[in-house]
Amino acid sequence: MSLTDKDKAAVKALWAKISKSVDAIGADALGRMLSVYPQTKTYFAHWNDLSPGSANVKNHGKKVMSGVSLAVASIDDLTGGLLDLSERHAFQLRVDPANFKLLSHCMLVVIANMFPKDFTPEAHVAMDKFLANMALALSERYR
Ligand code: HNI
Repeated sequence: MSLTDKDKAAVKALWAKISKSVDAIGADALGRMLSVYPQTKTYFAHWNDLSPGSANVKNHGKKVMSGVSLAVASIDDLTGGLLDLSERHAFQLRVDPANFKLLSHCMLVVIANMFPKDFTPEAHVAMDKFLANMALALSERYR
């Protein structure tokens, strides 16, 4: 399950191509999570508008993707790099860590959709492993 050097190189190469579009990726992935897995809406009950493309969804999509950027930058030490975010989700936000997998899945779908040429099987497997490891690192403080 841990990332090989080849996986890390593939993630960084894909990220170099898609990182200019993080705002769009974040908004689409978050909008999809809320539509496809409506149980995730409970965490955002304080927003005005939870529908795909709303200002709330766009703004929060940016925040989430800043966390993913941090994860890419911390790819050699995901647990350490994401410790503060893990702490925040565990103790203040109280997000069930099962939800990290749902959002990760939506991110993968969105990246595949937006960058079909770059989303080769090698990029797919590396990104899937990376997101799974990111979700695990975000769950660190829960244990
Ligand atoms: Ni998450 C706030 C990153 C998944 C619910 N989240 C943040 C912030 C970042 C972030 C960054 C802003 C920092 C802060 O408030 O201190 N979240 C990430 C990342 C993932 C993720 C990288 C990756 C999978 N968060 C999730 C999931 C849920 C979630 C799956 C719930 C289903 N996050 C929240 C909530 C907030 C939040 C709720 C606060 C939002 C607000 O409006 O205050």
